[in-house]
Amino acid sequence: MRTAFTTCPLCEATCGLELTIEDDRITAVRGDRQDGFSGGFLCPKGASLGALDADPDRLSGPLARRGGSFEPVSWGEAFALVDERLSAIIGEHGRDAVAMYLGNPTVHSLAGGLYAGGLRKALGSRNFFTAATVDQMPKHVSSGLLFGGIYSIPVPDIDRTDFLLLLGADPFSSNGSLWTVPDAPGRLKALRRRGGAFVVVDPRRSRTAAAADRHLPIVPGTDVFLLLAMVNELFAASLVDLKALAPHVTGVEGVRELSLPFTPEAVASRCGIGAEEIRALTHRLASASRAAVYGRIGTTAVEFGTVASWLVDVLNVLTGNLDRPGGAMFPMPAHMKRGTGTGKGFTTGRWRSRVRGLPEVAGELPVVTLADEIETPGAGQVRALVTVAGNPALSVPNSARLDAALSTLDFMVSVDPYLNETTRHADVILPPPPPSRRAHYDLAFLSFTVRNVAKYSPAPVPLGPDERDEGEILLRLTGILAGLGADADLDALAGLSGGSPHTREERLLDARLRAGAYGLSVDDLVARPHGVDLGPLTSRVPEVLRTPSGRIELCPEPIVADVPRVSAALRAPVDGLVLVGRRHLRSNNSWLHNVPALVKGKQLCTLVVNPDDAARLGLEDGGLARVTSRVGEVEATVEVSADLAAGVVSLPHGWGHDRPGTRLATARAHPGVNVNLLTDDLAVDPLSGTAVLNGVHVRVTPSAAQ
Ligand SMILES: Nc1nc2c(c(=O)[nH]1)N[C@H]1C(S)=C(S)[C@@H](COP(=O)(O)OP(=O)(O)OC[C@H]3O[C@@H](n4cnc5c(=O)[nH]c(N)nc54)[C@H](O)[C@@H]3O)O[C@H]1N2
Ligand SMILES: Nc1nc2c(c(=O)[nH]1)N[C@H]1C(S)=C(S)[C@@H](COP(=O)(O)OP(=O)(O)OC[C@H]3O[C@@H](n4cnc5c(=O)[nH]c(N)nc54)[C@H](O)[C@@H]3O)O[C@H]1N2
Ligand code: SF4
Ligand SMILES: [Mo]
Repeated sequence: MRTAFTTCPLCEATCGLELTIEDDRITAVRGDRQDGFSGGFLCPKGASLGALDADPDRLSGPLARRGGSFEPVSWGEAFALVDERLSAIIGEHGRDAVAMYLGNPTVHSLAGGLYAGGLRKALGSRNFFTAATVDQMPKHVSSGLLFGGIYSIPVPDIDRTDFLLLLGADPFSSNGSLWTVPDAPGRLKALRRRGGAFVVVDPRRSRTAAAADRHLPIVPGTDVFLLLAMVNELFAASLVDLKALAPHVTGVEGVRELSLPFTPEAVASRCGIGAEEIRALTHRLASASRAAVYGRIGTTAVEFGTVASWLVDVLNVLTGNLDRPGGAMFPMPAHMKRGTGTGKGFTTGRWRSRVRGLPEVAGELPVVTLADEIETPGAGQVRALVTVAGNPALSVPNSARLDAALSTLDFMVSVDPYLNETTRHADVILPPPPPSRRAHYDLAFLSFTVRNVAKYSPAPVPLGPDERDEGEILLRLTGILAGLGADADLDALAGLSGGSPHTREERLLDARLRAGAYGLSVDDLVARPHGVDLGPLTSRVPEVLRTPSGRIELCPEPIVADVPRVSAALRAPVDGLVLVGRRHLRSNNSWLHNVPALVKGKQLCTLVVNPDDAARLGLEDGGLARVTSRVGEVEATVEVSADLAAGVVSLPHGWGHDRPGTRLATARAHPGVNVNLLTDDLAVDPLSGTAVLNGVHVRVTPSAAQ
């Protein structure tokens, strides 16, 4: 029996874990109290890491489809098969015939962080997709336009702020996103204890809203109007004060002009928030000595995701809260270099999708159009797919259509530990080892921390003889796609030469750390298993900027060009019910539903309906409702709750585990329904290509099946 310290890879909070290990199995999980950043915090997901690690349905070796069923094959056979089939398809139809989809856990692994870029390059296909276009891409676009870098995303300096405005985020349930903030609930409570306040804008009285000083229930999809009205009021009441930021900002006057039509009175009824309330909120924000505005999935995966994401930071700039302690600040991760203050800036549309002509954004195409590219014949038709850590058959809008399209592919290979709704369509499945066998440094989420911290954890348990590290799997795929075959030299593929006692991933990380802002090394981090504290966030403007002007470009042309669409929507009549999503502390997108401890008890996948709507529609708590949209219908269990605003219904995503041919015994017994049978693949935020997952028009009736 021994103890190992690591970082939880299950969400963005990067909590330190103390694992008890017996015979190479995790027998207990505790929050690591010596981890200064997470302070011993642990949520139900982290607590279940041992069960997840030992899940009997987790694939222990590669599978290949033979006839109608999957058979175990050796790693050598599996890679040879992938090489043979992908090379043949590329040879015959060209590189665009192979698409790739990288899912969410790609950004939660060191291997994904180090090798996904090379994999994309080796693929060389325009048909490259990730979960970003069902998630945060609007924030990347707004940051690219404002600051010049898509990863230059400011985070609320929660521990030093006096006032926070949170829109479309429920960190009590999600534990924070694009905001690495372990124990967000504890930190938000501490903010109130020291006399500060936070306000939550959400159509649902979420757990975070319930703990807030004020909850403003908003009509889904209308944050853009609220935020524009707040900007309008800042100018109208002469509250604009850029403070130290003033010399570094251009475009303030342009923003004022754009906001002119959006008075609080003009937007109030559309948002469901009174004009006086909007004014009071704006004055509260402007008068706080240190404040920050933050928006998440309820402001990104919506009709005006990019404009709303931009407005969040416009408010931070106009109130002088960007880049100052207690405001919205740019972390300085240890694996990154400081900037020079200027750069090439950011553009989109370098190529377009073949079928719908949707623009490329940050090197990828919107995943809502993957099914179009598979279904539509012609030169460049997608015939093969590589998925890594993704479950698009559940996570992408109009997923019935995508699910059907996946079954028509000539070849599909998935890097995934499960035979699930997506990988059941694969010809070859390559499973990475369980979390206990992986080293961890959070390349993605250490970039969004509320303190500058660094932490590396070697794998707590060595790989078994039949296991392959995810890094090796991704490098082998890279070699195959690059035309070097299944046995290419892995060090060479990783760009390394010479011997070293360190693993490949450690050597790559070491190079980044040494070149990084603090000149650290992997050995420095190995010596400090509870992490290294690099201090509170510090101001980074102008060094962090990568715009051609060397300034914050507050009024970018693509945003200006999208505002007429916003104006038109403000005038458009609205009626009927709209659907939004939500998250639960015991769930994680589509893939923790096979852990018994997380799915036991009260059903998590319910359609939440306001009592007035329930009475009007004839729905009963615990009964079944039929929910219909333009693209499909589902039957879901009703949960009547006054927590949800009237006119809104809420159904979480990641469920619908009743598909045939999967190997997920527990999830199958708690299937829930797939909300993405309702969401619409034609509805996108045009600037980012991001799907509209919140604010979907639906009809709800009692189910005839009752
Ligand atoms: N309607 C609606 N749809 C949504 C959302 C919503 O709010 N509403 N949210 C969207 C968001 S924010 C996201 S991020 C997406 C997520 O969508 P996806 O990224 O497509 O899917 P996940 O559900 O995260 O599934 C992750 C997959 O990775 C596998 N996996 C787990 N760990 C590892 C690992 O270490 N390595 C590898 N190779 N595989 C692993 C799992 O078995 C699973 O198959 O869903 C989106 N879809
Ligand atoms: N426990 C758990 N944690 C997770 C995940 C998980 O599945 N489970 N997923 C992870 C992932 S991939 C992500 S991207 C993050 C997401 O992190 P968050 O963005 O914090 O996600 P949610 O908890 O879904 O909170 C979104 C809130 O937006 C509200 N909302 C919906 N539509 C609108 C709208 O139009 N306007 C406004 N103002 N609000 C709206 C919803 O009611 C909900 O309360 O969470 C991550 N953490
Ligand atoms: S909050 Fe996130 S990182 Fe922390 S224990 Fe839970 S799942 Fe893991
Ligand atoms: Mo996400």
